[in-house]
Amino acid sequence: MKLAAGAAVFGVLAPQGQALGGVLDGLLGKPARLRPAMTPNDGFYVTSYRSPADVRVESWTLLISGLVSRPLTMTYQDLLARPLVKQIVTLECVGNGLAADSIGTAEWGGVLLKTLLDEVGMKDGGVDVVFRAADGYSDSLPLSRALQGDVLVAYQMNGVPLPRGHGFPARIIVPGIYGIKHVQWLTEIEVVSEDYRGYYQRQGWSDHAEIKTSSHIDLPGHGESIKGPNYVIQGYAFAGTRGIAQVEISTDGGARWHEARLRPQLSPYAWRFWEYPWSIPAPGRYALQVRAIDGAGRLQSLLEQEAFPDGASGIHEVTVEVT
Ligand SMILES: Nc1nc2c(c(=O)[nH]1)N[C@H]1C(S)=C(S)[C@@H](COP(=O)(O)O)O[C@H]1N2
Ligand SMILES: [Mo]
Repeated sequence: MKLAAGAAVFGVLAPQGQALGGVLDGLLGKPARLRPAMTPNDGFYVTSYRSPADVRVESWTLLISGLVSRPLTMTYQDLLARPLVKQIVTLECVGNGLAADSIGTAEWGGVLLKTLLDEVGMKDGGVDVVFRAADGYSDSLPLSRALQGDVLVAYQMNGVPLPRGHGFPARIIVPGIYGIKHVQWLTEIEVVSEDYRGYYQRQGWSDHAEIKTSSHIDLPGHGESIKGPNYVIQGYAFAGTRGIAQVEISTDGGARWHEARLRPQLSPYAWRFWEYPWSIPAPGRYALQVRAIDGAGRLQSLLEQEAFPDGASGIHEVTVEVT
């Protein structure tokens, strides 16, 4: 394991996987806590392959070019003049592993990418829409995905202008797709005729980057000692745009599974919280596990897989001591 300079501030995707934030939390230990359903801006995970771009809004422009009928250069004011759309979307880094610390949920506000693409008009032959950024980063979406009415060119995060560390002045937010494609510090949108490979794809990371179904126990924490005979196990599950249909808990290391109670769904694009009131039969050591079933009725992958190249999978387990 290598820790790059600045790792305490900015997580990066190591070529073979894990975001450094997770590594550090593992080293330092972290008290168990229930995360808030809406992540505050100053508690939101930060990932960037370099340091965040420092963009001056007075000189910033957004260029829409390539296979479009009427190329457009927009100022910040031009962007703010378009209809504002707000969506609650969970953002998850492709490097988010079982530690589950590179994930957060915000209400993002901005202009639908579809609105802008309709405005400039598509020429024939478009395959991908490429997003380029002030820090030299780029990624893309298939044109058909970009034209669905759920991709935002966002300029607000939880009601305030995007913080510098989260893409100021504008970024892409695309529900159901890992964070790599949520290009921050956006400067250019280009419609191209090829299947474009972005910064992380050139290093072997997934191009479709569709979010896998996962679930996580926030409470109790791993290795914690708790008091019986009653305890409410809590956590979240997330399946991108597929939604969560069911969450199941095992308190005997996976032999039997019990249905957890789902909290109301925040948005079709967000994580879902759950709780399981556990009646503990006797003091002792227990292995607690969680698994989720998505809105299409599919059980999450039980196969333990690291984040590289297309997102981690496997069952989250915590061991507790009940007194
Ligand atoms: N311009 C730019 N955009 C970027 C990145 C980057 O390094 N540069 N990192 C991506 C990755 S890997 C993730 S997980 C998200 C993280 O967004 P956040 O820092 O707001 O949580 O931004 C994405 N967009
Ligand atoms: Mo990421």
